[in-house]
Amino acid sequence: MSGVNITSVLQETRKFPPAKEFSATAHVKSEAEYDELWWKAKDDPTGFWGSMSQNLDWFEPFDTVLEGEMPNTKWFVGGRLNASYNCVDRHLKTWRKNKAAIIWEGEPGDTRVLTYQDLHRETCKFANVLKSLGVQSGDRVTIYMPLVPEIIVAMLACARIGAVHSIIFGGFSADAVAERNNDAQAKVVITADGGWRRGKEVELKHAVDESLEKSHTVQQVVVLRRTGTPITMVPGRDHWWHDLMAEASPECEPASLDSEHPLFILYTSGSTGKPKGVLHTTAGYTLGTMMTSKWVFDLNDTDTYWCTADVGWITGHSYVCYGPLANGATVMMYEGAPNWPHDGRFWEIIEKYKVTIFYTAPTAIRSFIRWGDEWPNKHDLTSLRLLGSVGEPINPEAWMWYHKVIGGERCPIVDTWWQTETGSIMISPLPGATTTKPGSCTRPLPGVVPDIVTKEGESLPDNAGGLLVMRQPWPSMLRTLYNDHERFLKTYFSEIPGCYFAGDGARRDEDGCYWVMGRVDDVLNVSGHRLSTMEVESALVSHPLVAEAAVVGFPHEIKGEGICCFVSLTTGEGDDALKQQLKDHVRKQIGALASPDMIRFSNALPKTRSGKIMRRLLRDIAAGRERVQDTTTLEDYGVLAKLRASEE
Ligand code: 7RM
Repeated sequence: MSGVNITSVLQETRKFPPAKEFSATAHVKSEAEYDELWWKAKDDPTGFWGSMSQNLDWFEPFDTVLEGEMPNTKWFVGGRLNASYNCVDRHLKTWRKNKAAIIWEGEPGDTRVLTYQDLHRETCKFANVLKSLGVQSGDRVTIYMPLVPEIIVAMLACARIGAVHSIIFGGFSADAVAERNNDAQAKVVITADGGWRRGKEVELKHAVDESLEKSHTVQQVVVLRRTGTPITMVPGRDHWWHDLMAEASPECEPASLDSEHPLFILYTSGSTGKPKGVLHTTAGYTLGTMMTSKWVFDLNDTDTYWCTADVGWITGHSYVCYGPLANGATVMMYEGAPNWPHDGRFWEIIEKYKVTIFYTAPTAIRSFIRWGDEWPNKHDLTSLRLLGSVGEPINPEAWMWYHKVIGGERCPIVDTWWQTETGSIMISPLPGATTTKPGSCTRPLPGVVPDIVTKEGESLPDNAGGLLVMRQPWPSMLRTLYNDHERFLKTYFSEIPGCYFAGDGARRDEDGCYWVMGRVDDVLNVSGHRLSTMEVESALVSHPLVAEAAVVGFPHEIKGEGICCFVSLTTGEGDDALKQQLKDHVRKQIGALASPDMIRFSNALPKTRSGKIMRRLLRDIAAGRERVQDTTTLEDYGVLAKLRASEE
């Protein structure tokens, strides 16, 4: 099939060059500096990454920068190092010893600060705890915890002894925990009695108990006391975190690990039911997250950096934990919901801690817009100097709101495109160098060589929509899918020969900027034109009454596929007149081709726990199918009934 070209209809021409004052002190100060770095990496990747690798502390130097070709690559072959050493120990030899590594606030308002020295002591102690439980290098350890500092301690302790952590987001069910424990053959689970979310307790230990009825490899459970809720402790199996820590020595030599030693597995949902265990390794991942944190977030020692992602997602792994800590940054962490106890909680936190860098997701930004400007306007947000976005394409309307209302028209926005599989940010502005455009993740980072191609792998010209691929390997790419190398090869490398295929559709404009149009599985085919659902959604949310929109195709006798739009409104119920108005609005914004056939109002849309809209499910509903596909990652079951009731 060569008809993969996707017609792009999004017309966005606004440009925002970096401010002189920002560029003056940035790590990368100009477009020319960026170009130089990028071309250096492109022309001599091993020379480039070899020199970048000197930003890590090595126990043994490597012999070869890169061995093999995609998909089977090894980086920094023969080198030995430790990720926890690189995130913590090395800062103790500097003035950063007593610098805050983590500033944490719980949802109920309790607070804690851990300096690098504190983090070192806790990590060493917990590494000894793991050893005392029989955990050895290479063993898998499941972490199922709330967003508390101990989740970072647990990760770094695993890394310290060479154990492979597998974090399961605290919102997942007991069944999801069991399935992942079984796949990873986890030996130990680290959890808490519970965590706080929107004023309610998330009962983690109960879920672990239930999961262990279905997974039999787990021998020991460590339980952090967080909420104090009554739980059952199974003698011989379950241990309190504080009891074990009280006995543990604060000294633990970091294991000297091979560059390619597995660092962690992170399960991510695939198109079939079974989750994929994305595996990352020590040197390449640590280097990738470290360098991209520095380039993209322009981290400095005076920054208070806040990435709002849960550590259970890749964004939390890379940009709450490994990347910023490897840079010796101060990381803000907040346990709870953005709208608890009020819709201004995030802005309150920014003001209170004078946060300078704020990194969040478009789905959150659209919620903030819906909650109203009065919330951010109540707080002094002038400490902010840089904003980031991740997780989905950000629609230009949301971008402009973020720029104006949160950034005070002062802060650059870095729209960062990357994936669980890529480990670190791949395409993004560098805030001191890149001219940004609302809705575009702009240019590839140094060492990243993307292209837009047809199904046959032929490069497409500027502005033609096609498949987003990577033509060269990069250090932080996944090495395999745990226990399923075949699936790894098939999913990412069989589609386009010689390339990594990301699964996204995109176009590159005449300035070399990339515009990601979403997953190719979500593309519409209307009268032979392939259209991006995201672009129709973007047009819909530019209407003042639309809070959020999800667009899918449905079988249509004449057009092949018709356009069905699920729309949630900022206020009111929605009627036929508004339906017509929205159809006209889209037609006016992007043309008759993209004119919706069906508008369905619903006050909620089906989303995964990380906020991505589940279009697969909406396709079933739009087509009137009774039975829908896999719903295990759906956040709120109630929305299904509501969506069915929304019929035209
Ligand atoms: C970091 C993360 C990956 C998928 C990816 C895209 C989408 C993420 C952006 C984006 C447009 C962005 N990892 N995506 N960031 N699309 N612009 N800045 O989200 O593995 O959970 O998801 O998310 O479709 O393939 S992920």
